[in-house]
Amino acid sequence: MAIVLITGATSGFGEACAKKFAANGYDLIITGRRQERLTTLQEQLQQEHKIAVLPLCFDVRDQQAVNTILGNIPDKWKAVSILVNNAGLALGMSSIEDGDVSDWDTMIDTNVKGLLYVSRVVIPWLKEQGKGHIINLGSTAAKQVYAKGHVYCATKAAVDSISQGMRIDLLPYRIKVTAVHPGAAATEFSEVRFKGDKEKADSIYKGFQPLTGEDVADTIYYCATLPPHVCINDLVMTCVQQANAYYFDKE
Ligand code: NDP
Ligand code: 8X3
Repeated sequence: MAIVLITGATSGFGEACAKKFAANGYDLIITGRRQERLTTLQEQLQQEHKIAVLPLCFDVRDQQAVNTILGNIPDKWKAVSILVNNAGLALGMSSIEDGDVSDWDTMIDTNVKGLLYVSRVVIPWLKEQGKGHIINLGSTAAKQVYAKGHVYCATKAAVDSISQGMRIDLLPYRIKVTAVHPGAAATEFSEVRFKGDKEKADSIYKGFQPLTGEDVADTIYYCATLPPHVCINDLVMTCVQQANAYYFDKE
C-alpha cells in the first residue's frame, strides 16, 4: 500500500490526517517531537486499521536530526507517495516593535526552514519513483496579513512561495504540489501560540464555529486522491463565518 509521511502528527491537522489516511488503508510515517503521543497513535492506528506505522521523533528545526533520523529509514519506507508538510506553529501576537525575537526565530526555523529540510530529504525519493505528491500547509495568513501577525504571516507567505517554486521545479518528475491554506481551526494551535494560556486560546474561537482538524484532513485527503493527471495547486478553505485572514462575521 502507498506510504504517507505526515510531519507534526502528534496533534491537530497532522493527527487528523494520520487517522484519515490510516482508515483508508495507507501505511504511515508519522513525526513530531512528542515520542509518547507518536507511540500511542502508532499503536492505535496499527491495531484499528491493520496498517504499518513508522513513528519518527525529531525536531524539524534540527537539520542534522532530519538528515540522520528521516534520511536513514529502511529503504522500503522511502517509497513515500505523499508528503504532508504540516509541522508548524505561531508564537505570540504583538505589535511588531514588541515582538519576541526568539519567537520569530522559532517560527521561521520551524515553518520555513523545517519544511525545507524535510522536503530536501524526501524529494529525491519521489523523484526516483517518477511520481508523488507534496502537500504543504500554508494558511489564510499566507494570503493576507492581519494585525500583530507579521512574522507568522510571513512564514506562511514563504510556504506559499516555496510551494509555487516546488511546483515548477518538480513538474518534469510528475510530482504534484498542493498548498492547502486553512483559516481559523480549533486545534492546539492557539494554545501553543499563547503559551498554554487556555482562556486566551479559547477566546480566539468565540462567536463563530471554526474549522476542525477533521475538516482539513478530509480536504487534504480529497486533494491526495484525485486522478493522477489532476492536481489542485492552491486551495484556501475557511469556516463559513470567515472571509479572509482577518475578516470574520462573529455572533
Ligand atoms: P497543532 O499545534 O495542533 O499541531 C502542530 C503540530 O506541529 C504538532 O504535531 C507538533 O508536534 C508539530 N510541530 C511543531 N513544531 C515542531 C517542530 N519544531 N518539530 C517537529 N514538529 C513540530 O496545530 P495545527 O494542527 O493547527 O497546525 C498544523 C499546521 O497548520 C501548522 O503549520 C499551522 O501553522 C497550520 N495552520 C493552522 C491553522 C489553525 O488555525 N489551526 C490554520 C492554518 C494553518 P510536536 O509538538 O510533538 O513536535
Ligand atoms: C492559522 C490561522 O488565523 O491564526 O494559520 O492565522 S490564523
